[in-house]
Amino acid sequence: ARGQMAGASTWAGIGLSQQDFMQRDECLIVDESDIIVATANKHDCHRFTPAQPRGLLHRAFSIFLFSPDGKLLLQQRAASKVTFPSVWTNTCCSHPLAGQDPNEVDSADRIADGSVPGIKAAAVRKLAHELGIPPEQVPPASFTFLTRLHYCAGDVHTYGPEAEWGEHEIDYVLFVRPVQPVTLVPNPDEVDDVRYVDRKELAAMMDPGSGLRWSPWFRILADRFLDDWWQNLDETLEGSKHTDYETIHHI
Ligand code: DMA
Ligand code: MN
Repeated sequence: ARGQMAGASTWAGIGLSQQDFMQRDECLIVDESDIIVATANKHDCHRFTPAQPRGLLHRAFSIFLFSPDGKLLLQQRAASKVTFPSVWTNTCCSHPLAGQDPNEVDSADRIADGSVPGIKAAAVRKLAHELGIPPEQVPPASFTFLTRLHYCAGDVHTYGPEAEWGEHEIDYVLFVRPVQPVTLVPNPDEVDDVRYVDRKELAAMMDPGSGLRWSPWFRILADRFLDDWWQNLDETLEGSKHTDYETIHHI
């Protein structure tokens, strides 16, 4: 019923195509230490060419949103996404952008103290855009920043071995567990499906026998980190146990 009530204003930026976002979104180019060195649009960052076989390394974030009883919200990316269409992945991913209000460009000292207000502002913006979650249900202070992952992956499933699109990112992992169940109004331009899962249900979905496909960044995080983080969710969210915002995990 909520979906039927959703008006055009539910998702900020509705009406813009994936191509529009490719030109308009100005991502933050970083070096391997996550120092910002330039900006470039989403198209140029994600384009893999012989001259630029790994795209442009840029800053990104991955949100893991949990229900009050500790289930993880997954999304299946829309078939119309340019990069990694139709794969299952964590709740929401995107990039902090230049030129946003509130500011999404975190300085080195805001990363060193773990506060990353820019990443959190971008997270609030994209949870509204992709999933229709009202910003007041996921305030910046409700997010826990855990660590950073540096990875590169061409979208070979969609585009073949010479894939001309892919990801090369330093990905900030954010956990959030709102106290009340969130309002969900998935944006069909971004999301084909959503599902809350417990750990057993996720393991069954990730079993090769399920036939489901997964994003490369979610696979890395699920294989290496997620069990530890999820097992002790209270402590993880509280921030003391697993938070390691000094390390950049280079995969
Ligand atoms: C990019 O996600 C970020 C990661 C961590 C893969 P995305 O392709 O969903 O970004 P956007 O929604 O801005 O297209
Ligand atoms: Mn990216």
